[in-house]
Amino acid sequence: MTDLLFTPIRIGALDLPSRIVMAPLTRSRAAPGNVPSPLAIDYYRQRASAALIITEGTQISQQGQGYAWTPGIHTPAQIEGWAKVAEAVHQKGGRIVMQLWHVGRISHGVFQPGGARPVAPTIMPVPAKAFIPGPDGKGNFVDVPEPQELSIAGIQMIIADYVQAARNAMAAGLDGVELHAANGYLLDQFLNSASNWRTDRYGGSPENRARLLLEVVDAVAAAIGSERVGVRLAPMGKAFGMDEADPEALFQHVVGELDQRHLAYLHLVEPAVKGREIAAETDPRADALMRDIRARFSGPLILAGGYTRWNAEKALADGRGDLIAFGRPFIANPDLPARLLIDAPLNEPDPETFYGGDARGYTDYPTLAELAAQEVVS
Ligand code: 8OZ
Repeated sequence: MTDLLFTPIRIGALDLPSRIVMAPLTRSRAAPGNVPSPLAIDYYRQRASAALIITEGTQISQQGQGYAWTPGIHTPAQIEGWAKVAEAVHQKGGRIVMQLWHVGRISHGVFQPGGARPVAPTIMPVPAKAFIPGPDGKGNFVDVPEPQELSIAGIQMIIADYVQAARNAMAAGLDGVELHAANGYLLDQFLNSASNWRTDRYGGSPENRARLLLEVVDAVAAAIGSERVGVRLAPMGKAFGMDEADPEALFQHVVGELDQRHLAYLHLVEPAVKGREIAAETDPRADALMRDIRARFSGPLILAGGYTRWNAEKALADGRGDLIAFGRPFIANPDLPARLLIDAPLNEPDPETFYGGDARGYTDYPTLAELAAQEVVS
């Protein structure tokens, strides 16, 4: 039963042939200069049968980087690299939006201009490791240093960086942008009561904690059009010290405000997602919160987090969301929609090759057709 997954839908400026979205996936394989590599062109081209590709998190500025070998969208070479990716996806008939990312406090001096301390809403110890390039060419996990508190001027600069990054993504020919406001990165750090103890207009009440996200949304929408802007949130997420004291009040406000902005979509990480795993037990409030968000947002809703073909179809049938983002299944199955359509077996992803490395575990997962050809030969 994949009837609903294969129903077309319009989201903002884009007509999609199905409900099967490729989730944003950090793969840490950018070339020097944080430019998408030639392999990235192949990787995204191979996955162009997704209804929509959401790129890996792509830093809006050097300050916004927190992981080794993640691509950016703030230099001419990066824009050129992404233009090749977008062209390849479009040639295959696909659509691709760029996830715009600022990690905030989840960073390290090695990435920061002048070796500065990473920026945060509030200075406090950060329960996280940074993934920095090691001498052996592999990534190393090291403690995240104490951050510095963003000034109002620093906040204004970041808003300007989001706008420029969105313009750059459009100049590269992408179809839109997704603002990453989930998983404990900068915009989530401002939203969340555990990481934002500010006493100015960017901290305190839900209204104040949501201010930065909404200012970024408004500035980016004014630059490229709200119908090309999506937002990703992680309600009740616990990544990197996130622990919202009153999720109902926060998301009532945030989602109510987002609903008035006529975005292309809202994208939610399921509350059951714990780090890289799906927790067996979820907070008893999570289901009601997700329903409340669904009811408050009148635009298209994407759900992500450990979905399989069966619970994806069920989530659509139950009206919990309109589209489903698949992450790990898309890593291992470039032709995932074709496989879901005929209920074909899926290749298993190899976690050893998720982050960093070369073509292995990146562009060498076979399609069904390639598997069939291999069988004929052997
Ligand atoms: C895995 C590894 C590095 C970053 C997220 C951008 O969790 C990420 C990420 C995931 O949103």
